[in-house]
Amino acid sequence: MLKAIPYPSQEAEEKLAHIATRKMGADPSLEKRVFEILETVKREGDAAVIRFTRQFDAPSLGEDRLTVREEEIRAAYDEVDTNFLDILRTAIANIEAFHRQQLHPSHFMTKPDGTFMGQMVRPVSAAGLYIPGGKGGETPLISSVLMNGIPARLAGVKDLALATPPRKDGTINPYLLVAAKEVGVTRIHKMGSAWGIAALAYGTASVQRVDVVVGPGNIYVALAKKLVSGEVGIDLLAGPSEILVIADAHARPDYIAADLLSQAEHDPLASAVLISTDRALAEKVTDSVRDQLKRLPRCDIATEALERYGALFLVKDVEDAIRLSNRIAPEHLELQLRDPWSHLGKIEHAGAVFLGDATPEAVGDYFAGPNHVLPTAGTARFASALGVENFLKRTSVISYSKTALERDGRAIIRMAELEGLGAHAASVRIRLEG
Ligand code: HSO
Ligand code: ZN
Repeated sequence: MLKAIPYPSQEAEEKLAHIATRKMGADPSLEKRVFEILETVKREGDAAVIRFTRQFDAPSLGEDRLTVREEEIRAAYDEVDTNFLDILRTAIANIEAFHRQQLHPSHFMTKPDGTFMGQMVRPVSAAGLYIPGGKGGETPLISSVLMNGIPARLAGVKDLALATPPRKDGTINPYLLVAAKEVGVTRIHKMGSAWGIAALAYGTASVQRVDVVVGPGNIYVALAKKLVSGEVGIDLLAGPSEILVIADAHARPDYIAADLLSQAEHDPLASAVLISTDRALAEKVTDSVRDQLKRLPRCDIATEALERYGALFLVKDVEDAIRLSNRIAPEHLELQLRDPWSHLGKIEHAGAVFLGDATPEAVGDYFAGPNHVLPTAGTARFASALGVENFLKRTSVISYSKTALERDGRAIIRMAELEGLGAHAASVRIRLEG
């Protein structure tokens, strides 16, 4: 399953190319189908959303039940245990504390000539979080409610909508409802897939449109987000999860195996890569993967992911390992090394880095504080984790004094004339002459 490949080598290049080109399987006909769903919702609004929801999720959802009612949230609080509430609130506090650091204030500058320039930072008015139901609504990604909702709320977004597909009986998982409420979500809509995204982006009679749509989802959700982007802002187009572990002889093979599997279980298209400086360690990891796999509830998914996009590269030293990792630009990078800190500065492209053997990637998924929405498929070369800035925009502010305009006016006129824009030039000249 995880066959050791030396790096650098031709074989390694082929494996890298294979991993790099993995796709969610989007074909043009699927994109066309999603486009049609979006158009239908745009045209028919609520009626279309209800029709799709009844067809695919909850056959008897009432016409007036697209939005969760207060009593459903109250009932959810009665259903969840207090231990869950404690855990949830601690996770929220951690994630909040981290994201608070991302709040950058507006800034202004003045010059002695009386000019004033600045940047006002303002939140978007409304944001929509999409949360997948998971196995018919039974295992929703509750942590994603926190990771997508908290930065929005900290940014100051007033209207925070959440869309998620209802279960077959028209209800929503109570843990998800409580998480949404605790995060400060202001409305929850029972609508999934592409029609859920369309309703958020375009608005319907009962779903107020939003300005930014974020959140994970399957290929339909991803395509819908891609198609509505431009009309609304979106976060990253997240691909299947990835983990890359760099390890030396000091690392614990069973820990590494467990961490590789933790990402492999997300998706049959997930990728799990080990780069090892030590052959004996690599062999132990392979054995341990095989062993632990048997005990996993999502064994089938993880096996498929490892078979298709698992890889094990053997390198001569940590320097080569990091060179390779920087080429891959992984979503999650674990440094399972004797002295991980001494190598951190050499990491150039990665969504998130995890140091030391007490840091399984899962601590970042749920609890530590940094965001778990991260760039995938090599996009860490230019993209970053979801954060407060995804919900903010900057407005420039400019004020000139008469003296400053007299000083700069001729230069501005010259530039405008070079562009053949006489009205621009005249708008300055009229002031210099007047
Ligand atoms: N590892 C995923 C996020 C997640 N994991 C949610 C568990 N729940 C992002 O790549
Ligand atoms: Zn995860």
